Amino acid sequence: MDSIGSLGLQQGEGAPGCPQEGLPCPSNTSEMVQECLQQFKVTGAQLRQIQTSLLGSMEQALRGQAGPAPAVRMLPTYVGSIPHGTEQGDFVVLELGATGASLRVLWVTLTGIEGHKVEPRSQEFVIPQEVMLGPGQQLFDFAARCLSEFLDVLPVGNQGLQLGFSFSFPCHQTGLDKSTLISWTKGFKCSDVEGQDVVQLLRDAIQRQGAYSIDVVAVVNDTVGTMMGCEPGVGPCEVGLVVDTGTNACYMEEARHVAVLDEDRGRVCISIEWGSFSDEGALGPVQTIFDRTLDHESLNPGAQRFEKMIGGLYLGELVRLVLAHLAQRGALFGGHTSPVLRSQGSILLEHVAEMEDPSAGAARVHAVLQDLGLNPKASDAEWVQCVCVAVCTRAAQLCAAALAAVLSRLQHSREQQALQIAVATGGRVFERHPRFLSVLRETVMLLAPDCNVCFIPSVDGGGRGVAMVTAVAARLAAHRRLLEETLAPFRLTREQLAEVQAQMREAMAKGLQGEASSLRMLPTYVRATPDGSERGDFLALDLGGTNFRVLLVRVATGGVQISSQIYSIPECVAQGSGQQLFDHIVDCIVDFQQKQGLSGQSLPLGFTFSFPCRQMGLDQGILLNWTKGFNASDCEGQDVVCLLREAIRRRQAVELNVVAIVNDTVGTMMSCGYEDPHCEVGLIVGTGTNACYMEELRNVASVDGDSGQMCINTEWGAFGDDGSLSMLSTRFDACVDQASINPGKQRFEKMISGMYLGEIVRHILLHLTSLGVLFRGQQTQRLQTRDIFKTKFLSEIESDSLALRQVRAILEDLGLPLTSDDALMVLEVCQAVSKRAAQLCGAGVAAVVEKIRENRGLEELTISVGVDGTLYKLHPHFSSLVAATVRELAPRCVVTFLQSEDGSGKGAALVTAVACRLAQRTRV
Ligand code: 0WK
Ligand code: BGC
Ligand code: BGC
Repeated sequence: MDSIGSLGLQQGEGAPGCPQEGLPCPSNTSEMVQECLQQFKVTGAQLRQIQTSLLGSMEQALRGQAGPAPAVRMLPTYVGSIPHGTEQGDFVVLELGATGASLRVLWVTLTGIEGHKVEPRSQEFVIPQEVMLGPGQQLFDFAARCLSEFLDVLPVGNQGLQLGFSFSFPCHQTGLDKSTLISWTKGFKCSDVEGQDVVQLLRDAIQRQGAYSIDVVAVVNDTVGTMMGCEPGVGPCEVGLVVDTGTNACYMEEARHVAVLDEDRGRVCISIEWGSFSDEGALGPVQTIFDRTLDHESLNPGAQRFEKMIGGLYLGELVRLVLAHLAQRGALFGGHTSPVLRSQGSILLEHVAEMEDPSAGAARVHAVLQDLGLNPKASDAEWVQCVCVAVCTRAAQLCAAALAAVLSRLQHSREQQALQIAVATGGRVFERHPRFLSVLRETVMLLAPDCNVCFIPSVDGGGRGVAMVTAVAARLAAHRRLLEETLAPFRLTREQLAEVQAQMREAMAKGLQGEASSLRMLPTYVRATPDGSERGDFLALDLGGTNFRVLLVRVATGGVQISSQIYSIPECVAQGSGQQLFDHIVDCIVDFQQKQGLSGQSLPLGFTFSFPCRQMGLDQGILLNWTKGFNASDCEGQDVVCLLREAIRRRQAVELNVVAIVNDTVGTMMSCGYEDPHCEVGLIVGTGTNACYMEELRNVASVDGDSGQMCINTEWGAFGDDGSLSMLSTRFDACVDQASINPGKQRFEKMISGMYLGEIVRHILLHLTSLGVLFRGQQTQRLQTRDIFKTKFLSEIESDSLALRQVRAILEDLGLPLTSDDALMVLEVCQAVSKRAAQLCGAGVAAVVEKIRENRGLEELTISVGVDGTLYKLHPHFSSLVAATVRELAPRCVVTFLQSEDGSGKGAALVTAVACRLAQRTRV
């Protein structure tokens, strides 16, 4: 494409009177003017190079790669969704920077009804030069005063107002209402603002003004306001293009392509800030001496080079520099310059627009030049018009090259060759320049032939768009407040946790003394942890966790070998008759023995029975009550060892010697104690939760003897069943408890363990959906289904890597229509629920280890805790949160958490081995 000709514009088309090449004119004038005009001619190749280079910079910036700073910034705007059109409410919009030395305040009413529009009220305020170049505080105070002046005439009374701040300068945004100014552009150069959060500066100024309670809920770049203001019926517009005093564009990019964002789905609006495009290779060849002079004399030399060739603040200046140049060389105005021609910024956008307008005719141009104090000859007026056309045509072509780069980027990111796109345009260059849009459109068609672009002029300079974003921000802010209110009871303070610890200590002491307490502190008749001398083959059963396991445990010199088999306990068996349950257990044992070739052998058996049992001996345990979804009849109050032996008897031909019944906490402590003699506490955080520890016998009122120790099963799952936890219990805990098969029971467990956390989260999500905070308020059948939100989802959702992706995948599997904001909120709900669980568990462990330390009158206690349970093992943060809480609440205890590898079956076998060894010794 060379010279205007190749734009299909016929010679002389554009502005009448622009001399045709080769027309007889006073040679030097015409040559001199032509030589100037020639400089503003941009070839097709040059435009394509600008397009390619700008696209390259855009993609480099999106990748966030190190290396030479990309020529364009590609700033995420935190505007993710195109307005639904349902946004409604009254919003104040403050526009600063879009239109140069003026700011505008608008009152925008969004009806939320398609096609029903209320005309915004607005007022423009001229910003004095000294305010644009003075201290930042002065500028923001000026803005706050204009706000008040505008509101003074409106019947706002003292209602709280929500404001959207359209701030048209390059900013690093870290949220819809948090934005740091990178650098001023367009004639602004206030001090103490660059690097500051401009929302805070405005809030402070409004505070100082103190006239109205205005909440600044969103800051928006003018391109975004322009794009968002696009009439829903027409759009959606996915590109916002502004050419006013400055120029810039924004567009909707796939979030996964924006490296700085941890987002993989949906789109996010990116403000390109193409004004700073300055790739010498692409821009150098089209830059004229006039551009360099303008840049050199500007407020920000070297910066915004691209903008200075397109923006309305500069077009007049470029024309002035060319006219002054031609006048100085005698080619125009008889070689006379004038104060206007000599003074910077004296030819404004309006002047150029008027003179450039083909319908203006030489007379009008003549009049404009006279108003500028010039005394033009007829030919001067024509030449001046040609200069205006040349400067503006180039501006439109360069803008088109930039827009074509954006279209190419959209083709790439959407893997679409043919692109149908609506571009919202805003700014006075579009409004005032008759030909700017047509040249832009024609050039785009040449540079991006596969794109069908529809240009939509923004109706009110983007004010409505800013109000839309503000409405979205207000909605999100309101949702965030509701989310915080909902989750606040889950955010436990150190004082509250210390109170739980103290309450638990008190309940432990009472339980040990046999006084009324929600902690039953059950003696287990395990008096010692293994000493490594145990030997032999043992059968072990492990009932009460996620899986029922039968194990063969061989304890030999070289260590412990285990072979085991997992069997399921169907819900109908767990909640059927006790006889059926124990017959099922024996069936599994027989099946295991057959598989292990143990049939007919009567090996000593250790029975891990993970439910509260009052034991009178190692092989006697009265089931106090079922927990964790078990509810087999005729078992509570029974000795479960007897129930097992009866089932064995019912199954003739099976010989089993049940030696010990242990709780899974005890099995876990023993199993870990086999490796680490410091292990004197057992902790389970799985389907249920509980802890045991080695207590001084002298403190155990229900067991004779004052010396030595005995392992106590605290059954802390029931902590708070006496109401002592009510201050922490939330409405969601109450929902879960009431829906459980043992309402009022196991309150501590129901705040901590795997069987319940998913349900707590589900109830919170239902609540937030009912408030309209989540899933657009749409309650779905799926989410109303009990146990549909598995606790394992929390572990998956909170995994550090891919967090939001996991959330989305899981929630979509649940058939929940979610937005990216929803995903973030669900993640926060999960984090709050699991953190509370871990902290409460940590408070419990702190109570136990402090008890042991005080038992032994130690300044400092070093101890290990054997742990098992799916939640503790699989949740990415649970274990570290427990450890952190213990360090906080029991600073004089050095606690090591040992994850049990072989489960408590091994521990049951070791308890059996110890029992057999002790029995052996008494027999000899
Ligand atoms: C594995 C132990 C078992 C215990 C279970 C608890 O071997 O005794 O009951 O951990 O974790 P859950 O399976 O309930 O997650
Ligand atoms: C600013 C942009 C703004 C553009 C149009 C440029 O100077 O850097 O943020 O969008 O002007 O107003
Ligand atoms: C039971 C405890 C068991 C814990 C962990 C609780 O429901 O009452 O006996 O240790 O779950 O499995």
